[in-house]
Amino acid sequence: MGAAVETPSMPEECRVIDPDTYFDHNRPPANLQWAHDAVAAFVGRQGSSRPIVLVTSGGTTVPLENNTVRFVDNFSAGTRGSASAEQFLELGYAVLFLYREQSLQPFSRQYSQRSECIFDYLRPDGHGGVSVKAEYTAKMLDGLTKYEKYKPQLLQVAFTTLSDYLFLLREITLILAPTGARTMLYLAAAVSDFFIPSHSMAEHKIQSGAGALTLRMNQVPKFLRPLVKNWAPSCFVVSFKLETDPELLAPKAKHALEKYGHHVVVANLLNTRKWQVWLVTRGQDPCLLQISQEQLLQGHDIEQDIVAELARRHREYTSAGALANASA
Ligand code: PAZ
Repeated sequence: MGAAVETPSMPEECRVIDPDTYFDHNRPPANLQWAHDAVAAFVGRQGSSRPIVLVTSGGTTVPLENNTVRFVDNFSAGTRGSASAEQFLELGYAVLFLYREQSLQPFSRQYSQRSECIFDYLRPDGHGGVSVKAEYTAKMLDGLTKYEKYKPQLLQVAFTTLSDYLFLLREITLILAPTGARTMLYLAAAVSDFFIPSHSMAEHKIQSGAGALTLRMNQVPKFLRPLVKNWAPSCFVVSFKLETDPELLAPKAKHALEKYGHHVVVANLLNTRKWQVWLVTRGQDPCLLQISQEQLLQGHDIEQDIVAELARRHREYTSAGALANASA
């Protein structure tokens, strides 16, 4: 898959475009207006002191045709995002959950694994109805009780494509911007780095008669820059960096911090991400968070540790902002 880089001699469709140009040339999702109204109302209901977090979760698709039959996808199931959303809710945050349609969701994620179907958890109750099998009842009741308890503090907004995600991310962060330091942006979604602009895409299903298919994809503009600088400059911003080569992880995480000027990069490797991550901040050694295989088997999610530590740092950030305002 060839990435295009900007050089004056390149054809127009191969240049790296800036983020604003991206929005001018791609179609907004059908749920954009709904999301705008729902997020504005949700934020308005939170009062002035409850911390808010935007959690992004799951992978973006990249369509190959405008009337999409085929698309490029990635591995992300939304485990990290959905588990993190649960932890933020338990810590008293209002959670905006921007997630890939049909990926894992808070509290129901244990029942959405691909190897099982809903009927595996149920049995006929002998009176013409159904009930939960005894071995699942306690856990399901716990999840259901938490879901009911936290529902008023949770708003879920779905995306599918890269373009849906970017439009919704911009819309939501612009609404959150006035809440300032009280809001954390926790960007755990796996967002494609390459895409085919709408105007360069085949309109209809690509035909196989012409033989092998060669794809040329453009580089997605770096949206973290306008997000940090312009869309929500006072919010506490946490981005995620995934690599498969351990040698690249630390330098790329540090590079992202320098380049975008945000607060934390959570760095992880594909094969160890469920038990090991590093929190990378400017001017400090990376902070390793790790859980044992035993903890993992006992159902301890590393997201408990990630969210607890980030919430602590977010409180410090919010208090520092409040102190600065008081002495100004
Ligand atoms: O969704 P999941 O739990 O399977 O994976 C989480 C993750 C690896 C997508 C996330 O931790 C992450 O690193 N997101 C950013 C990926 C990137 O570098 O774009």
